[in-house]
Amino acid sequence: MRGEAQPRPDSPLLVLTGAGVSAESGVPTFRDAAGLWEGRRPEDVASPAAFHRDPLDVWKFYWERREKLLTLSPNPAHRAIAAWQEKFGDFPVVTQNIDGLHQLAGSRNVWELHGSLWIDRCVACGHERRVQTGRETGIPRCSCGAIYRPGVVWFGEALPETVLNNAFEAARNARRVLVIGTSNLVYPAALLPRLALEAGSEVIEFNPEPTPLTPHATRFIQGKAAQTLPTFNPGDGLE
Ligand code: BV8
Ligand code: ZN
Repeated sequence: MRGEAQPRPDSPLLVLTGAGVSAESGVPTFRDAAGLWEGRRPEDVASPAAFHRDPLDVWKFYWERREKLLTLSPNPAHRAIAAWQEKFGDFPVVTQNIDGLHQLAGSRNVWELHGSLWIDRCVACGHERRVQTGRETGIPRCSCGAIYRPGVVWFGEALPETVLNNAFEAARNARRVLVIGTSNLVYPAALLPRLALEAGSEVIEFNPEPTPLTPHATRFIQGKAAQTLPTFNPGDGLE
């Protein structure tokens, strides 16, 4: 679940994505719902305390998201990124998203900073299993007897170390970083574009509206990713 991919921290190109790249697939973003997810406050459901307090309530929240995602597909933004990898080699796609839509669109080398909606992880032995289902009848149990939790990173939890370190390395080494569909509010993911700028990389931001990164970005391409990515050539001038 850690998005273990062959780390290419030397790639000249790096793509960083957030919930906005999945918006046109119908996946609600963290922000658009005015900080509510499916009507819930994130800290009420996406936190270790919430899971400890009421694991079934948290599971119901994730089952709802799985159910919904099973009816959704990648959009032209995901497909454009997958097409870029075909053309320019498998540069890393570092995503804050847990929906798996990059992989469904054909992207390889996807590093999931915040884990995956499609992975359960045992709270005791750490065993991970990949699921493709939606709602379940009850809290899933590991063969060791303990319960599974969603294989995602909650607020207040550390991001997977290997993936995060590879992402930092890739941000420092890339010559061009495309930052797509993120509000740049969630840390430490939001550090990546800053690291790239400090290392002298070119940072191009794709978003319908400005974010805290925009004033610092090399270029800001305003618009919805499903419209702006298909006509963009990420390799332009990178030879
Ligand atoms: C950690 C998985 C420490 C779960 C998620 C105060 C200041 C700074 C930081 C903090 C702080 N208080 C707390 C923190 C730390 C906290 C944090 O950053 N909080 C924020 C909210 C202030 N971070 C953490 O807790 C992280 N852990 O710090 O641990 C630690 C270290 C060592 C040891 C122990 C502990 C963990 C963060 C991960 C949380 N998990 N997801 C789940 O999904 O259920 S984060 C969640 O938020 C999603 O991953 C989502 O991706 C992310 C939101 O960010 P975005 O992806 O940017 O989405 P958002 O909706 O915000 O923005 C969408 C953007 O798309 C917008 O800009 C919009 O304009 C644009 N858009 C819309 N439509 C389109 C579009 N763009 C293009 N095309 C479109 N069509
Ligand atoms: Zn177990």
